[in-house]
Amino acid sequence: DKSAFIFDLDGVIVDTAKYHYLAWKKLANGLGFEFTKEQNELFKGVSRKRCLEILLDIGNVDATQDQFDTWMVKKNEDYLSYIKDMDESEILPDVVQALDFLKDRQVPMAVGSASKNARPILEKVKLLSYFDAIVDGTDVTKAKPDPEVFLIASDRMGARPENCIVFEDAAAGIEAANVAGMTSIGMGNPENLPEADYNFRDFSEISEEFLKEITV
Ligand code: B16
Ligand code: MG
Repeated sequence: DKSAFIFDLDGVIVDTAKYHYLAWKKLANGLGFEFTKEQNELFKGVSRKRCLEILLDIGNVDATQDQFDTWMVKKNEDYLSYIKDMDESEILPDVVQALDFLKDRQVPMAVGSASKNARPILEKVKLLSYFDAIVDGTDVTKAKPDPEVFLIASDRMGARPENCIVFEDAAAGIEAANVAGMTSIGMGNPENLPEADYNFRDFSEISEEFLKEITV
């Protein structure tokens, strides 16, 4: 039985969190309230629908179903306009080195993301060809912290969950990996991800020795 790696997208491979933030902030400001970077932490790894529910709670806004649907579309249109010109320069530090190292060793790799925009983003940053499977917000019925997204990914790679290693920047994603019985690696501020099996700030802190050691 062989190891397989699963990568979250936003916050692990690319720094799209700042664009999600700008789009939510624009919506909040248009509705007459502020939305801070600290509040945006709660939105990481969380589905678009759930994010809007939390945002409207923050602003104390009651929405009809029609308004809710309109604002979901509006947020995504704004987000897409922000990522329109995204390119390889927005890949996070040393991600490509880690992907190359694993690819050379023929380790199966997948993306496991809550985003419905995962494929176009991977295309823009030219990383699509690294992955044996891409599981995203269009494939799942249950959002992180439910393990569904990672279990579909392990299944598509033909790997057993206990042999999968998940890189995640969101608490909900670490919980999903742990519930799936996978090894969880928290990326970013360790204080935000106390439940992770391992913590690193970014891939520049992860050595080839470490990748070798956790690979069976
Ligand atoms: P979309 P990940 C998540 O992606 C983001 O962290 C989260 O902030 C976003 O709301 C969610 O995707 C849905 O994204 O609106 O593009 O479908 O971190 O799981 O890769
Ligand atoms: Mg993420």
